[in-house]
Amino acid sequence: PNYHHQHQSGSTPWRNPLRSQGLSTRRELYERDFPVYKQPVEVGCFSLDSERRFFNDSRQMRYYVEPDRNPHFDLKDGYKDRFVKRDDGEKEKLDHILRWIVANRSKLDSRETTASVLDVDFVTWRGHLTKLLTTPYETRDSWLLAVTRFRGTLYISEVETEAARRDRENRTERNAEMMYWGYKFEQYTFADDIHSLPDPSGVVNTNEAFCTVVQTRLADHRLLFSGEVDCRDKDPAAPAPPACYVELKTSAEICTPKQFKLLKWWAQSFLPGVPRIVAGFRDHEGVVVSVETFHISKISHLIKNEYNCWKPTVCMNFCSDFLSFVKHVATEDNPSVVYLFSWEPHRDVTFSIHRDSQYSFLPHWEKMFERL
Ligand code: 0WD
Ligand code: CA
Repeated sequence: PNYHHQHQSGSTPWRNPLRSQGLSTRRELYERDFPVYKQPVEVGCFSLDSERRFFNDSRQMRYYVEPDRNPHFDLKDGYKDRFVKRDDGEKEKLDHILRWIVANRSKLDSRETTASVLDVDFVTWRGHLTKLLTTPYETRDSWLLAVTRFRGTLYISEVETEAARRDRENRTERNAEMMYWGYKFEQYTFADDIHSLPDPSGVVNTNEAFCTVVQTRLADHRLLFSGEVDCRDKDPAAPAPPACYVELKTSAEICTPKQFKLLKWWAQSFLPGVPRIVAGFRDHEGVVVSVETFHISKISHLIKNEYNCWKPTVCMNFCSDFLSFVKHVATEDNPSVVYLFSWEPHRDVTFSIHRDSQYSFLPHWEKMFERL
């Protein structure tokens, strides 16, 4: 069947009667005009310190210091003796974002002045939206997203899949060290304040994070999400956040990383409106030997001429249709009900419903609101 045609005649992939229970992830269904995606606006930020404690401020902000074009950053340095690793078995769900919401209730426009109603349709992590954007092109990793409707707002929180848990628990020493490399590159590239230089002799602690909170709209979905930001332009005259933010990456491929990696880079930074990525290219010994800046607005042009390339419009339209699907399915407004959406490569997105289960992830909201 010509799905594209069906689409233009007004049906969406999940209203297709043949797929009443699921949402298709086939790329060709999403090749239509780019949906409205409003310029993301930063509505706040928060910090997580070296012990993963939450602060409603920007104390963990770091400042970008442009590296030499041909540096020699040894990413292996400190792995054994100056590395404090966050316990990634500890699932934080949406807790930090919820803390931020509770602390900033007055800033968030409310439709009603008395009721505790947020003026957004979805609350989630940026990383979860990145996964949705890349889904039509993903061939390896599956995902599980838990959704709860509470006071009209849909909260989306990831659930670790069995495969991801196995990967995490059986990570090889080499893989564990390579994960450290990314954080070490950051340490060579940012400083604690605008007047100082990077300090690679310090400890790398992955508990620390600075997160932006942005509001935007995708088609008719009003979104509030948070994402970790690596650093900002240290020029005080730089444009306001998120335009002054810089995302740092490391990669083995010299010059231009592979298509799918570029898709992930693009999706992650496009969502919160971070305009540039600084990539450090490493040799086999884990030494960064060159650095290059990628502008988000130019990334999709870089790969356009490659065979069978990913398209931003497919990513955004799929995400938008998934959010419509969620709105349609997750109708019961109840903090103890979870709609669990699940997807595996080459399959449709399906869902199941769980009451008072292990999947419940919203804390006792009434108590949280009353504390204000
Ligand atoms: O529990 C979970 N399932 C998740 C927790 C999934 C995704 C994120 N998180 C937490 C992270 O601990 C972090 O504090 O949320 C925060 C970041 O959220 P995000 O910005 O939405 O996540 P994402 O875009 O996937 O990652 C951004 C950065 C990563 O940068 P790179 O350049 O590697 O993409 O956040 C870091 C990492 O530096 N990060 C993490 N740090 C500690 N533990 C984790 C993690 N599990 N995941 C990403
Ligand atoms: Ca990064």
